[in-house]
Amino acid sequence: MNELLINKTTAFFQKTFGTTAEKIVLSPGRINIIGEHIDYNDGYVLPAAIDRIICFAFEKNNSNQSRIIAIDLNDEFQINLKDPIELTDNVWTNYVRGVINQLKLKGFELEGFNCVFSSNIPVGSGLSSSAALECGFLFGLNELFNLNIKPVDIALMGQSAEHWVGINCGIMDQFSSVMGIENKVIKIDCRTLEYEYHNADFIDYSLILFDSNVKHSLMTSAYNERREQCEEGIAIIKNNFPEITSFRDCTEQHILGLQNVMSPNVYKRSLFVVKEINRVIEACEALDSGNIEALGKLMFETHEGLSTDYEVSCAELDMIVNTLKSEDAVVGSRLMGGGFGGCTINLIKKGHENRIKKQLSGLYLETFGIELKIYDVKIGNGTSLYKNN
Ligand code: GAF
Repeated sequence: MNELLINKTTAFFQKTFGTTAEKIVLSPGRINIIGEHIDYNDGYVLPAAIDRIICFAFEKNNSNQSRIIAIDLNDEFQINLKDPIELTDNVWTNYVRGVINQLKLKGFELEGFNCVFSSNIPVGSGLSSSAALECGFLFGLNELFNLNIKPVDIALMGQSAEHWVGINCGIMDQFSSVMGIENKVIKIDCRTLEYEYHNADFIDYSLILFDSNVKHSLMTSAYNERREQCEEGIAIIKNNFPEITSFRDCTEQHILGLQNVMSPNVYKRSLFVVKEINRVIEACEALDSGNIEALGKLMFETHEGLSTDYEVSCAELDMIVNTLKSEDAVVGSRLMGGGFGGCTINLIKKGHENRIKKQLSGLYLETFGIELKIYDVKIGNGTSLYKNN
């Protein structure tokens, strides 16, 4: 699938500019095994890059003017790098502008370039196509102009670009897109940005994403609101327990004791965060000891918490997870990413995938009148130059 995408991108480049691209970059989307809404709460997360990517082709063009083409959208824009960078109504261009803005803020002087890109990461499904766009684009400019930006800084600058566009996200998506390694999940300490890889080849299980094919409009504002509620929560905790500096140092008992001084929402969000941080630690132990059943159980618990305490689920996602809960062959299932639509991540015993896909699709269509989309994913490598470069 990715070879086709690479051929399409490079052929388009050749046809448009009459030259062969100088740099070809592949930048993946991500999954997250567990640790949702935890990155901006200074806890641990367990994501991985996947084998769905954006392919970029770049060349310098010896001018001040740069041209960036989104092949799949049949859309493009030109930008004079000397001009101030501003947000526009054309959303995809803002991620690219955000990256250029970051480079300018950091004092990098770019010359003009041409860039085309094409993707097989579904957009709006919670697979972080925006992080892949930011990080892949920045990675490409880093290579093209020898900027010497380190991988973790590419992730951080990608995150700042996303903030500039309007989502006050954590570091998980950009970090996993840049730092992913095939068949490994990354345990990221989002407070220190220390990280370690854990083997995750899931020999007897398939990683399948069920895409609810809905995107509730609340997403951006609700996401930012959750973050503010958690900030309020940790401020109250610090006031009452000065020795505590972040949620990871709290026990459930700490939060339970603060029920009277927290608003009901802040209380529920805080409780979820403390429990979810502990689940990530347990999930790593389960993974390392090959206890996939235990890992799956934690995933179900995460969904429950996201639905009732964090309130970022929706009827469609709840229906998928609740349906799969009664299936022996599904060891774990939960909504993945920011919520309010997008995908569930599911661990399904090999040999049962087709039956479950068929049954769930039928039931989903019958219940909501919406077609379920399904993606089989493998854990892949982070952003890199294509090997032929
Ligand atoms: C989105 C954000 F971009 C991430 O930083 C993370 O908070 C995630 O939602 C929820 O875990 O993907």
